[in-house]
Amino acid sequence: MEGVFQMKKKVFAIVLCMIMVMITGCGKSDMMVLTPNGDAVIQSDGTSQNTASESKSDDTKQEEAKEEKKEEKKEETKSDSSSSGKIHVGFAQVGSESGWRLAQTQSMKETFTEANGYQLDFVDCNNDQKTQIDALSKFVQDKVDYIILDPIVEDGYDDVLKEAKNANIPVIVVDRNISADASLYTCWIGSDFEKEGEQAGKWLEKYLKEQKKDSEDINILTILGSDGASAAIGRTDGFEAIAKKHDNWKLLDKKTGDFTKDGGNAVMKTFLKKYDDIDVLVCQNDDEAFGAVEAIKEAGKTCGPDGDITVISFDATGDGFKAMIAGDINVDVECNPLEGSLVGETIQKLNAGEKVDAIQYTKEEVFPAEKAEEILPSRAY
Ligand code: GYE
Repeated sequence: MEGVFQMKKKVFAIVLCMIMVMITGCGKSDMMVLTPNGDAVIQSDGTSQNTASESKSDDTKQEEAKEEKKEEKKEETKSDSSSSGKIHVGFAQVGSESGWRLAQTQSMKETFTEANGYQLDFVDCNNDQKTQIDALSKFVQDKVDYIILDPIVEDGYDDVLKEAKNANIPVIVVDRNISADASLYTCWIGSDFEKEGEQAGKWLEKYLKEQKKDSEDINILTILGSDGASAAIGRTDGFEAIAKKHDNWKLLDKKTGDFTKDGGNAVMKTFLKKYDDIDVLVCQNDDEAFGAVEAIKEAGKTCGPDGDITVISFDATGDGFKAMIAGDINVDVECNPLEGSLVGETIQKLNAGEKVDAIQYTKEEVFPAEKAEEILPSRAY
């Protein structure tokens, strides 16, 4: 009985083996063999493997083939953009929180056009650092030629900058600063935020003197920009450095309005509830100032050159000028968003193998309300 059973088992195994050879499509060099215990195996290149591991290795092979195809595709895409002569640029933008930001985005998009020889991958990171870091990693994977980073905050980019450096992709930091070591990026192009803050303070010194209020107690409130953003940090440091020189300047409070109109409005509402006597309000961008002015008016108070609260703003956008002309804002410290052409020139130089300056500042001025009407027609943003 044992013998007949073993015989049947062997015949069954051989038939099964033949079917499997047909299904798996083994090459001619593959051999079907029976193991002493009657299991069917396919032996190729003199190596015995059981059927399970053979099909597993087929899966692995398929996966590997897929990966190879993906790699080929990536190479094709890269050579597509280089063979067509286009410079592939990835730009990780902060978000779209303000009028200034929209002007800067437009300036970049106008520079990095197909007609100018670029392929631009633009990512609006919606003020979220994780989204921004993921966008940067993706640029590295996509093997772009250059990365432009407008950092949402100062810290936390070291690892992704190392990824770009290892992939030999130059990184140009624009607008806001980062704390990472300078060896991790090629150059930085933007504004001197501390100087902007100082200029705001110096304007106030002069204004209070003209108003003969330079020996009165002056109550000052600040609506800060986004937490951790170098534009907010620099403007605060610069203004406070001047404030420290004046014992009569009382810095009552500061709170973030996140560089938005709604943020400015909400913070001002809380300030108005808390403080009765406000002399000066510093808003770290125009959008915050627009929201704050609305809150001041709603509360039945006045602001601007003929009002109770002196309003200092930053950016000097077209709408900022209009608010000065309307009598709502006293002074606007310029922050130039038209960085596209400077960034474009820098990339062209790098592409030609030329050296570029590690730090490049944009030119900026201070615009008091009394000059707004005359200057507005000549403004580009
Ligand atoms: O002042 C503000 C924007 O980083 C300089 O960000 C920029 C600031 C600008 O949202 O309006």
